[in-house]
Amino acid sequence: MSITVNIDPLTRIEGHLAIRIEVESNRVVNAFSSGEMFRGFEAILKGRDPLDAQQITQRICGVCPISHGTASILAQEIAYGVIPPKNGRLLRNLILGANFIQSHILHFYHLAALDFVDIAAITKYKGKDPVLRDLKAWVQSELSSNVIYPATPFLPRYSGEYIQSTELNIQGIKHYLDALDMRRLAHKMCAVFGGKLPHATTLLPGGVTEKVTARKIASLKSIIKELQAFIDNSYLSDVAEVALDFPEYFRIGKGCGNFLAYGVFPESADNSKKLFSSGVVIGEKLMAFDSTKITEDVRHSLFSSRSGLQPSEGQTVPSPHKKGAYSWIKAPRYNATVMEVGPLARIMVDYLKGKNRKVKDLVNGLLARLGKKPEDLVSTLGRHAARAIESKIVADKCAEWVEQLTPGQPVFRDFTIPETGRGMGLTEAPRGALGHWLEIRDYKISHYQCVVPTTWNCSPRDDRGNPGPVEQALTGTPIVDIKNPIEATRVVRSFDPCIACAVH
Ligand code: NFE
Ligand code: MG
Repeated sequence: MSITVNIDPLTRIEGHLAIRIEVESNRVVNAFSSGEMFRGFEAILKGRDPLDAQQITQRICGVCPISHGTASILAQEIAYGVIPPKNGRLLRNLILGANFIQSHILHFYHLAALDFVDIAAITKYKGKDPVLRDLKAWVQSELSSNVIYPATPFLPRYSGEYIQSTELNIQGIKHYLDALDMRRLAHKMCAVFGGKLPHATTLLPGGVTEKVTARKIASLKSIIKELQAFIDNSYLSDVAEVALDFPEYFRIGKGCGNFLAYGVFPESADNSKKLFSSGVVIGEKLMAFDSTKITEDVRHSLFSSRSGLQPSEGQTVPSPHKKGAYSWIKAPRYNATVMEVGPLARIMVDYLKGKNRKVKDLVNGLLARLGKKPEDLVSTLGRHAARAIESKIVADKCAEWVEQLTPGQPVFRDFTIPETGRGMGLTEAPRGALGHWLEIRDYKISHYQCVVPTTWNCSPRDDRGNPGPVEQALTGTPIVDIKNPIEATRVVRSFDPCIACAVH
């Protein structure tokens, strides 16, 4: 007989996610992922000036706003027939690159690491660092108090196996604090040409509105150097340390094994060459991506709209009391197939394509260091490894893009908004493939649909009853103690869910 375990809310992610698992003989045999609220951005956009879209859609999220702004701009650029000049494209890559780095560092250190690093180890700290000493006193008092919900972001937590070495734990805690500074720096990097963060003001169809100056280039260069050093010296090695201590997580949380990437960071004017390429992996076979194969099912989602529509025709009609539905997240599918999106999907596509030398070298280097094979990447730890590797590739590329900027050259090409038009903006957010579909009638937005990374990953069952990627990844996970299902939270957090985005 199975025992039902509810993890609601699942904390240390963005937004409100409820996970229900059915456990039999200490193993998950069935799992359900539910997005717990509806937001309605697609309805809010209808009837608005199309130029509002990149500002309004950035408000879908404070973690990946630049990706939403970018998807919106790409959709509009198709509708307007405009492409940015070289400076505009480079600036957009730098703004988006900074946002990727910020988001990945946030995820590993502030959301996921405390599933592995033992925060209680700080009570054994004997050094003189005043911040760590303060933290020690704080955690000590929280651990000894009877308060059920202490004020720290660290407690309460599930008990379970954490890293054993005090030294490694304290290093992890120190890097947790360092990572706060790195996130601030990455936000600053974003703001140099984005105007401000979290929601950049300078993104516009046709380019950006911020001019390139030698002073701004210099400021960006010094920030990028610091971020590169942190990724090289801390992030990559901390992920490797976790991997060495928890090798079983290269087998746990494998998921559907199918991957989808739209590609991102254009390196040519027509968008044809990108740093990370588009592609589809189904059953280890790499295929070309075809946007017409994307549909969204809603049989088990709280919407009364027609199921299985392509986003260009998609509808979002909330139906809070719908029978048989258990989530506000739709179920996007590619050719009716369940797909995982995110850093692992991007890395898998480029690894299998074999043309991106840096992806191949970094993946092979890390696998050799850990004594793992490429197929082990499809796992909980593989997702963390892919995110860290991607952070390095993006930061190193930012250092190259900033050198290619030309002060005095245009950053923007003008356009006119047509009376009618359509556009599809496909890009990647830190959490995976992101698409916005736009239609204009009478100079106003008449149709807007977003299909978002976490909508793919945390989707409920589709019309055929197939569970979504997170639901599939949970099935088979060992649960040692049903009162402390830490193993399940590790699997879910490896996807870096953002439910605020998923339910948009
Ligand atoms: Ni709200 Fe977002 C997601 C990312 S969406 S964080 O899902 O990355 O684009
Ligand atoms: Mg949508």
